[in-house]
Amino acid sequence: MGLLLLLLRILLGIGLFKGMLLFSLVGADVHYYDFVTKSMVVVNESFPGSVIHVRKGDTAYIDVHNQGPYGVTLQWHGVKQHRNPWSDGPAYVTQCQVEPNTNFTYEVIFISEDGTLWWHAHSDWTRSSVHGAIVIHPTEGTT
Ligand SMILES: [Cu+2]
Repeated sequence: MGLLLLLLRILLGIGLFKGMLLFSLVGADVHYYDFVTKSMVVVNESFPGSVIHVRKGDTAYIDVHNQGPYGVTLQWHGVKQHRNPWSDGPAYVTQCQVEPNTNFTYEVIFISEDGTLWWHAHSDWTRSSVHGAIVIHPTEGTT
């Protein structure tokens, strides 16, 4: 090792490395990956889906046109839905699924909520890609 260092210092000292292209062998690996894409169910061609803006006390009507290949329901997470369970979303608990190529209009009443909540699919695995935010602003004139 000492001899190699000495030789390197001599070569550098007399300028033999100037202008030379040096190749070195290092322990590098070559990696191959397969990236496979596939489609997923989203809302309004967006992931996450559309943001719903309302004020506390408002009522929103959300018309769901299911153009996907699976039945779906939507749940308005954290919205209490007093006396309005048919718009709460759990599939086969409070409603049947919105089947492909059909629609259903949800009536979502924001009586007591404020802040940011979210909506999501409440049927099988569609919740992984069908979701979005609900921004509930204070009642007009309040903070
Ligand atoms: Cu939920």
